[in-house]
Amino acid sequence: MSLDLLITGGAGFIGSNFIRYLLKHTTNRITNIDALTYAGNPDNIKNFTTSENYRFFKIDISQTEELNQVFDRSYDVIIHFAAESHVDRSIKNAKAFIETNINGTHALLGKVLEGKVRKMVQISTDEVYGSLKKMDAAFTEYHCLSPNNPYSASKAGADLLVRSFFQTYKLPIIITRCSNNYGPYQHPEKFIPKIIYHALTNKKIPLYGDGLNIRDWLHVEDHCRAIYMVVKHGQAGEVYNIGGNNEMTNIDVIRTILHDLGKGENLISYVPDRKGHDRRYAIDSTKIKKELGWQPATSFSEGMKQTIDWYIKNEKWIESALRRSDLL
Ligand code: NAD
Ligand code: TDX
Repeated sequence: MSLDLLITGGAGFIGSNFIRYLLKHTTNRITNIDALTYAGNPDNIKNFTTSENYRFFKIDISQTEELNQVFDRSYDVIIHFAAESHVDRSIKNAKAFIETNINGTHALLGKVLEGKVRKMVQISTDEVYGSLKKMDAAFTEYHCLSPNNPYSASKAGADLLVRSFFQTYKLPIIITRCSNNYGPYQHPEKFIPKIIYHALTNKKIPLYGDGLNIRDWLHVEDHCRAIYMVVKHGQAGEVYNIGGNNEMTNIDVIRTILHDLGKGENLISYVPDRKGHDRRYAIDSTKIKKELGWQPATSFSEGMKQTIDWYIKNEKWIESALRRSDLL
C-alpha cells in the first residue's frame, strides 16, 4: 500500500538520501518541505522533480502560517529531518538552533495534534545522550539525556517535547537516534567530506584537540533503510537507536582517507579543541535489530571507498555547497 509521506529537511544530507531511497524502492507519495538554508541544497533534489509522486515546498517549519500551505491534505507519516545540524555553528550562535530544532518541532507536533498526520518519526541523534568514557558501555535507549553543546541541547529539547506529546496526548510518535552518518551529499563543513575535499585540493586538514575523540560511523544508506523500517513497523512512543557498529578515532578516520587517496600525513594540522567536545559516542542497536530485524550492511572500508569516489566525481558539487555557505 502506498503512503502519503511528509518529509521535512529533504534538501539536506540525510533527507535527500532518504527521498532517493523512497523513490527507488517504493511508490509512496512524497511531499518535501525545506527552508533551503545554507545546508539545504537545490542540487541535492533537482532530479526528483521528474517523479509524479514528488512535490516540493520551500517552507520554514518554525513558521506555522507557512506550514499550513502543505496541509491541503493529511499525511500518513511525517519524517522529520529538518534541523540546524552543525555543532561548531551552534557554539558560535545557538539562536537558529532553538528556532528550528525546538520551535520547528513544536509546530509539527501541533499538526499531529490537530489530527492531520497519522504518525511522526523524529530523527534525532546519539549526541543527546552526551559523552562516553573509553570503557563505558554504548548508549541504549534508556541512557539519560545529557547534551553538552547547544546543538545537542536543542535536539534533546525537541526529543523531550516529542516525548511529552506522546505521554500527554497519546500521539503516535517515534524517535530514532543515530550515530554519525557519512556518504554522498553531506555538507563539506562536516568532518568526512571536509577531509576528502581538503586532501583532494592539498589543503591542511584541521584536527581538533588530540584527535582521539571517537565517533561511530553509519553509512547513510543503512540509516535510510533503518528509518523506513521504523516508518513501516515502529511502535508509537518508542525510541530506536541506530548505530554503525564502527567506532573510530578522528585521527584514524583521517589516516584512512589520506591512505585511500595516496596523500601524506603532512596535510594534518592539529588545531585547538572544539569547546565542550564530546569524547566518545557509541550506540547499542540491539533493540532495532531484535524488534525490526535491521542491521548495518556496509563495511566502513567499502562505504568509505564509495564515498571518496562520489566526492572525487562531484568536486563541483562540493564547491557549490561551500559557495552557498560563504565558505569559498
Ligand atoms: P543537514 O544540515 O544536511 O540538513 C538539514 C536540512 O534542514 C537542510 O536541507 C536545511 O535547509 C533544512 N532546514 C533547516 N532549518 C529549516 C527550517 N527552519 N525549516 C525547514 N527546513 C529547514 O542535516 P543532516 O545531516 O541531513 O541531518 C538531518 C537530521 O538528522 C537532523 O535532524 C540531524 O539532527 C539528524 N542527525 C544527523 C546526523 C549526521 O551525522 N548527519 C547524525 C545524527 C542525527
Ligand atoms: O574540522 C573538523 N575537525 C575535527 O577534528 C571538524 C568539522 C570536526 N572535527 C571532529 C569533531 C568531531 O569529534 O570530527 C568529529 C566529527 O565532527 P562533525 O562532522 O562536526 O560531527 P559531530 O560533531 O560528531 O556531529 C555529527 O554527528 C551527530 C553531526 O554533525 C550532527 O548533526 C549529528 O547529530
